[in-house]
Amino acid sequence: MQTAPIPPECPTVRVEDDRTGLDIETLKRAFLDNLFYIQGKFPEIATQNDYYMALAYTVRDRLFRRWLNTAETYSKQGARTVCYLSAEFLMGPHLGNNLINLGIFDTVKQAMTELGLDLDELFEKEEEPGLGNGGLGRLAACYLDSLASLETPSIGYGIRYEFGIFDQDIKDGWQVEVTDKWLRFGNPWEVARPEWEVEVKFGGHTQAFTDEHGNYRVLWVPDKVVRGVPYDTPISGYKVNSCNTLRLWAAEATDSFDFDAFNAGDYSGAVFKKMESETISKVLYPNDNMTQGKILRLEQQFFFVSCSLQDMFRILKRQNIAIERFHEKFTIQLNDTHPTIAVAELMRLLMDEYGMEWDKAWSIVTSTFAYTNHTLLPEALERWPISLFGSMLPRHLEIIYEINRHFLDDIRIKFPDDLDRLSRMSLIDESGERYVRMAHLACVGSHAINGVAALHTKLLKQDVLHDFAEMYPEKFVNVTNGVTPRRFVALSNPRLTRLITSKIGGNWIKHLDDLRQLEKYVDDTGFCSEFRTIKHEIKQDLSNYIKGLYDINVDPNSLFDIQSKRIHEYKRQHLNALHIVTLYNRIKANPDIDITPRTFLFGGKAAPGYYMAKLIIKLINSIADVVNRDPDVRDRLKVLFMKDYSVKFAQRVYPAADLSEQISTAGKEASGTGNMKFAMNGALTIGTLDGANVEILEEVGAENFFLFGLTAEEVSQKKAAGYNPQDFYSTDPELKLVIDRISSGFFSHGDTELFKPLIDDLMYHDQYLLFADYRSYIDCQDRVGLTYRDQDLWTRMTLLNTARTGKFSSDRSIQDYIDNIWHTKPVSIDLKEYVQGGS
Ligand code: Z16
Repeated sequence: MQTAPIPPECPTVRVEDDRTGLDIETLKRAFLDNLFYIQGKFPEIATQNDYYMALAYTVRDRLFRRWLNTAETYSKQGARTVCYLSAEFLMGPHLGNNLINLGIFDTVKQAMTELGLDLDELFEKEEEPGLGNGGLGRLAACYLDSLASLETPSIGYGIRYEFGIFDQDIKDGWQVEVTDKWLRFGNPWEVARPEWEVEVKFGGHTQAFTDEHGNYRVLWVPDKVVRGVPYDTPISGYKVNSCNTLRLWAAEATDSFDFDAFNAGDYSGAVFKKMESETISKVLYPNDNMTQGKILRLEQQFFFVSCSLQDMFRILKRQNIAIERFHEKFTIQLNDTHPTIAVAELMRLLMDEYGMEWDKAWSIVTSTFAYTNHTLLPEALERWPISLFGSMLPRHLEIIYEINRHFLDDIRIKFPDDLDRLSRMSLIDESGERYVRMAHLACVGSHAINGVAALHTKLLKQDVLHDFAEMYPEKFVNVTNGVTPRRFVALSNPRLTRLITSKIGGNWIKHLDDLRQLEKYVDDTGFCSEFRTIKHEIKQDLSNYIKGLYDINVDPNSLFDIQSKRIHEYKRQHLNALHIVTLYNRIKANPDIDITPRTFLFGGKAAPGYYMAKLIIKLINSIADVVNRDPDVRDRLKVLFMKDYSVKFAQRVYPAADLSEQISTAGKEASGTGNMKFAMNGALTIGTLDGANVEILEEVGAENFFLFGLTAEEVSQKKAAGYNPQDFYSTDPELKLVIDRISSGFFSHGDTELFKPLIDDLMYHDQYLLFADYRSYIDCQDRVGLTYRDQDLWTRMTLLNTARTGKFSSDRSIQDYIDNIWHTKPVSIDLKEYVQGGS
């Protein structure tokens, strides 16, 4: 695209104060100015949404100065850049986070108050971009925050889904999905950059030819071309000038299609083609840890990958960097296998578009990519049927076959005469219908492969990627996940933030290890009682909020026992439910029993096609209906399934928790990140030795963690030995009563069919070993209940949890990626006072 610089003799313009100033008077003036000129409203007729928009634009103006200076500095320095390729970015609301990062939260709050507005009410107006399912998408968002905060040049590349993760409603106890129209009121945080659009090809066939130098070349003749239009969102760093970019691609029809059809007199045909092209970025696939193998999903993946790589070539050209130095300019992180087609697409671009020969191209490719694996679950490992793959991406299939030919030769040399290994490791699964194995392609095409927690990386090397770990031991590294303390403490828990800062200063928000300094207050009764009071106030807030939404009273003095995450059998929300029924049964057997009052809160979405997960939601709601209204319970137990869990809502939930449920079957949860958010905010964890729980326990100390259940090793041994859940059912009377009550229709108005699929699965399969872990879980919960009665001890434990979670800052994770995988250097950004006319 041709740029149009202003001639040097033109005047120099000062960046206007009203768009940069951070003092309260300027902010108020700028806010009213935006209300007038952007929303087009006098205050008399403005809605809360108008005020939200005016404030969002006021904040955006302040980001722009940082954003443009950052882009210019990176460009001038040709800085090495991290490209984080992810099909999901679960960003959460932008406004509050940007206020924290700009250091103007309190000033803006004051400015709004002086204008008669309530900042918290304005926050409520923001529609969050729900462009992710759960952990993986939220991790990508935390990483962008840390990359900017660590002044690392980076671009997040993904898809601008028109509809993100569905909104969840609950009707008659069942989940109902509602379309997420997040763009309805406009999105003040994005800027379209149509001048940087690219074209993406699909389908058709390939043709070999010989070029003018006598080289063998391939031409791809597609049967469909789609345009990708980038939409950029500024990503501020915490108290630094750096402001990076999240670049999301929207699919649009190419004009040529419309034109051809239109000329042929086929107006509706032209419009249909247009609609069809645009479906590529219409909707996020709502599965967490499950692949569906749909054509549209592969189209989405190739679409955003091709757009992003072409964008990198544009940047190279713009910065006058030779194609041969692609891997020096860019390091590309593959967030799971979703963007793995990038390995073949970069080969294609280098060879077919830029005429590079195979070996040279392959060396650039393998120097560029690194792959993060996020799961061991077989149903989440992506494979594409060859037929589907070949008809959508014929050239890429050829390239993958060629990569495989080289790769199989390498295996033969390293492990002679091992035919089994060849078929196990091949990029093509040929055991039945033939498939492309995306994880294998990612491993071969990357110089680094990482798991997301120590245990997960160990199991990856032992099981799922064992052959690859033997072949390329030097590629494997662990990078334990982390979460950003800006959003999940400073923004979501202002009371705790104030208390901590009053004691140890505010440095911990950037250097989370500093929280260790809190340890010296464990015996300070004054501090501990403040710590406890804060938790109580936050629980009161959540309880008021719940009262408003559900008209249910939850007692802030009760133990808040919370499990919020996607609904999945391996996460075992139903084990939690079995505990609730156990306590309920104890009360029914002895109404005067002395039990610790508890509030059980659940939050999370089930994939729309995941029947068992939806039945678990129905079970929890059915148990809630009975427990909450039974007078024998005398309000000592409350159960609530909180609908439509989101980042926005999560920010209310983490600070209010006493107990964090992290109860997945050992070996199944790759890391978990909610576990970290709860612990930072001073909740105690009840958990298995799974994912990052292992490291949380290590950091906070076993005496400050409620551990139960089988280890990953014991789980696999038990399964190998022929696990029979009925052994547990028939020998544990409490478990038997729980199961019998549910089966009898006690929680389903006498309907014995409703929960039969769930109960039968537990009785006859129980692949996630709920029955095997039941007794250990219940006994551990009993210890939790007793410990909670000693409020001094409990507070001491929670304080030590907060103090010892420094390791779980995403700043630490990103520093690990930088040190061990990306090798990038920070670039600090100076802000110019003036915009030059010419340069
Ligand atoms: C996802 O959210 C995760 C893994 C995966 O393969 C696909 C999706 Cl959509 C999660 C893991 O389940 C979780 O343990 C982990 O903490 C998170 O990714 C981030 O690594």
